[in-house]
Amino acid sequence: MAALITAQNCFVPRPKEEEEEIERIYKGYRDKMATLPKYRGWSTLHLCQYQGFWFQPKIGLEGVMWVQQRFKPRPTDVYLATNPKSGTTWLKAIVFSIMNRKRYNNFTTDHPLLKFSPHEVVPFMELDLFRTTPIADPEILPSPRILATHIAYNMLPESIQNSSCPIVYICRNPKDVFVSFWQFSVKMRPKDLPELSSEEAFDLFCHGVTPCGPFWDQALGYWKASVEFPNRVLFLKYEDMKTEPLLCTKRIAEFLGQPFSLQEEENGIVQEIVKLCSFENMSNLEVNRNGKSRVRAEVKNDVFFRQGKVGDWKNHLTDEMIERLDQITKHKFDGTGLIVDTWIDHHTSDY
Ligand code: PAP
Repeated sequence: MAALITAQNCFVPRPKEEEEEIERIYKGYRDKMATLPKYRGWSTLHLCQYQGFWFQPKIGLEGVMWVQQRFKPRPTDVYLATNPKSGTTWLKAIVFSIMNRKRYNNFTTDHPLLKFSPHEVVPFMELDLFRTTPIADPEILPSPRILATHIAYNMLPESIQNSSCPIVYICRNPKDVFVSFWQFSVKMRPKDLPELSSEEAFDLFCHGVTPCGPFWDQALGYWKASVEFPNRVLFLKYEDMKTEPLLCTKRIAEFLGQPFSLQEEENGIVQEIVKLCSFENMSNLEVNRNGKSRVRAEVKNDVFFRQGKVGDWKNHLTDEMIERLDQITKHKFDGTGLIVDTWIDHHTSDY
C-alpha cells in the first residue's frame, strides 16, 4: 500500500530559479500588505484588512493571496471551510476517516489519525501549503485531496467557486468561538508582544477584528452559498455534531457522494469513526498531547484540544458581554434564514 502523504511531504526542494521566482512573488504580496489597514492582532502584533476580512500578515495573508492567484484546483478536491475555533480539527478528522475508510479500516489500532494530527493529514491551503518559502507543492498530494481553509467564501478563487467540488463548512456559537479563540491566543501570543486582555480581545471580536473574521460575515458567506448551491456547500453546526454525531457523520458522507452502505452501518463503521474522532479519544492520543506540527514548527498539537464542549462561554462571559454578542449575532443573521436561536441566551435577551 502506498505511504500516506501528509502536509510535511509536500515540502520538496525546488530549483534555485524557481525558489527565487516564488520569493519575488511573495515580496509583491508583502509590498501590497504594507499598504493595507492594520489593527491589533491576537497572536501577532497586527492583523491586516484585505477584501473586507482580517488576516495575520505572515502566516495567513501571504497564503491567501497565493491561493487567490495561483492555486490549481482539481475536480476531485474536497474543501473544508471554517471560522477558526469552530470545529476545524474535528471536521478534518471526520472527513479524512470517511474518505479513506476503505484504505484505513482499522480505527482502533492502526489508523493514521492515531499517529498524525488531523492538521497534518488535512493541511490548510493558506497556512500550511502556500506561505513564503519553502512553499509546498500540493501537486504531490494524491487525488482526491482534502484541503482546509479559513478563507471567506467570496474570497475563494473563482476556480474553486465555479467548480463542482464539495465544500463542507462548520459553524459554532460565536460565544464559544470567542472563548476558544481567546484561550488559544493566550497560548500562542509571543511573550515579547504587548499583552492583550480578555476585555480588549472581546472588543476586537465584537468589531469583527479576528483572524479571518468578521466571524459573522464569514459564516454568512458560506450560509448563503449553501442555500444557493446545496449540492456543493454543506453548512453544519458544531452543536449539532455534538448532539447527533452519527447522523452528522452519515450526512457528511452522503454529501461527499460516499454514503455508508447498509453493511458498513451494520458493521458499526459509523460508530467507529465517531469514536476515533471524538474529543475524548483524540485529545488523549500521544501525538495530540505532546506532538508538534511538522509544518508550522511553532505550533504544538495540544493547542487544538482544550475542552471540546458546548457552552463553556457561561464560565467566562459577563451578562453584558453575553448581551452584546447576542445582539450582534441576532442583527447580523436576522432575515438570512440561518436559525441561531439555540445560540442566543434567553435570560439576557428578548429574542
Ligand atoms: P482551528 O480552526 O484553529 O484549527 P478548531 O479545531 O476549529 O481550531 O477549534 C478548536 C476547538 O475545537 C477547541 O474548542 P474549545 O477551545 O472550546 O475546547 C477544541 O477543543 C475543539 N475540538 C478539537 N477537536 C475536537 C473534537 N474532536 N471534537 C470536538 N471538539 C473538538
